[in-house]
Amino acid sequence: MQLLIVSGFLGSGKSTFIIEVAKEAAKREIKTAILVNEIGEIGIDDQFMRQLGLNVWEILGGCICCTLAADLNTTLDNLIRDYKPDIVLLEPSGAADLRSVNQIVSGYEERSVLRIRRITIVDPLRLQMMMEVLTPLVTSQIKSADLILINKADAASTEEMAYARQTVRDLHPNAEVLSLSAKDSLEPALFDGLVL
Ligand SMILES: Nc1nc2c(ncn2[C@@H]2O[C@H](COP(=O)(O)OP(=O)(O)OP(=O)(O)O)[C@@H](O)[C@H]2O)c(=O)[nH]1
Ligand SMILES: [Mg+2]
Repeated sequence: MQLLIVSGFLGSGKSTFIIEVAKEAAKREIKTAILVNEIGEIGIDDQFMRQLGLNVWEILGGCICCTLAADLNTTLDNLIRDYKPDIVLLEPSGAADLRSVNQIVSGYEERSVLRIRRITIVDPLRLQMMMEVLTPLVTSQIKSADLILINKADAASTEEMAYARQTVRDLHPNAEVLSLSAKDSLEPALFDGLVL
């Protein structure tokens, strides 16, 4: 069973990307569960995903990196035991501390229950501004990923894309970095690269 953790700041395109991954998985008849964490009491993204016929579990009303860490374990345990998906797509809230999320799930990897892919989505339209005001959060999200997706390639300028690529490379020289527009349907080759 594979866990894809799709992190990234608020509005970077996590849900958009997850929906496209889930659609491609459905085409290939791969059983997928989506797990969404939102700090608010109402899960807007999950409602939309459900309307698309996707299988969504939600953890609402707090962050899975701190107050709701136990809920993340319980939900994963239940999914693994009862639903048995091939892929779990996890969307932590945009403010989540990814290092804590990684710590929480690392036990599953150690016990060989889950193979984990850590993906961070970067929004090139806002990266420079966020590096100025939210450096620790953005830096930690980039450093904690093994695959970094620079999203919104359709809307970003050449300079914004270049800034994003350079910033990511400086912060995490070994990461795999790809550019894409998550709102377009997912390249099948990218899906192949996601699934270990
Ligand atoms: N131009 C463009 N817009 C995009 C792309 N991907 C996502 N968006 C837009 O960015 C906004 C945020 O996308 P979401 O997928 O909701 O982002 P998110 O990271 O899940 O947001 P939160 O859950 O609120 O943190 C939406 O208006 C999307 O339509 C893209 O590739 N290009
Ligand atoms: Mg979302």
